[in-house]
Amino acid sequence: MTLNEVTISRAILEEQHRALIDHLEMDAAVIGGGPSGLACAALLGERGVSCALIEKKLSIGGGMWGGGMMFPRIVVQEEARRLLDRFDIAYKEFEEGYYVAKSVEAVAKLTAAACDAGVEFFNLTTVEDVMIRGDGRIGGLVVNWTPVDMAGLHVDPLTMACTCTVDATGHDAMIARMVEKKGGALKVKGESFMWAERAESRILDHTKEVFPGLFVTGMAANAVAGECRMGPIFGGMLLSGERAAELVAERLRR
Ligand code: 48H
Ligand code: FE2
Repeated sequence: MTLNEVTISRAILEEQHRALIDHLEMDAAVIGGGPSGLACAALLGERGVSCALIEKKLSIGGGMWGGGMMFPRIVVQEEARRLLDRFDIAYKEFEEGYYVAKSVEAVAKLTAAACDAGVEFFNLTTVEDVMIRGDGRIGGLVVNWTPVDMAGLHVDPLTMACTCTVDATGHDAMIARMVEKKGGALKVKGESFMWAERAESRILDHTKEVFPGLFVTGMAANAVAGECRMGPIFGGMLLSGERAAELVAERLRR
């Protein structure tokens, strides 16, 4: 076999263009590839929902890569242990009800589960706006390459239509804030101080449709609700991603 560089280029360009074109209209878009977004996307894919995960950075994983203060371990509590099992993430019981896993393995296994479930990943892609039509629902996303945004280049974006949008952008709740900023009937209260027990016990109540077509999960759910932060415990992120997937699937009747 003689390698042809042009064939390699064509393979990459044709396949990624096809993936993008295939997702210009989809059931669900998950914005943000941290733990909640990954869990949500994987579980949506498993339900047969056509779904893309859009991540502005080069790498998937969000705040889970860094564990706690760059010690790459995460803690997950009893309530979410079944999700570690479900995604085949190895863990050790540290004390009763506290499980410790390697953050790199957790990111890798969640990502692999989403890939296996047919989720398409668009990294290096920033959601910079949303589409809201006459029906008052979010019907799609306005996307651009992250380097365009970083360089401050004046390059207009493209759009992707989706029936349901999941804001999994973490502490900043970027999508909810865009809606708020442009006058949508949505208030982002902003996250409160650290209180792990409270933050983790409330997150499922905050994981919901906060604006027609827009669901919030993970840290974004707590930020919209003005809820506390929890530090490097990730059970709530996984459970919230699971809840968001259930709510979106319900909306799509899957
Ligand atoms: C595309 C975007 C955009 C955009 C942001 O921060 P994350 O890991 O989010 P969660 O909620 O899944 O997990 C939170 C967790 O990591 C954490 O920080 C915890 C538990 N903290 C507790 C504490 O007390 O500090 O991931 C969000 C992802 C990131 O990868 C961003 O790059 C991405 O969203 N993102 N992607 N378009 N506009 N904005
Ligand atoms: Fe954080």
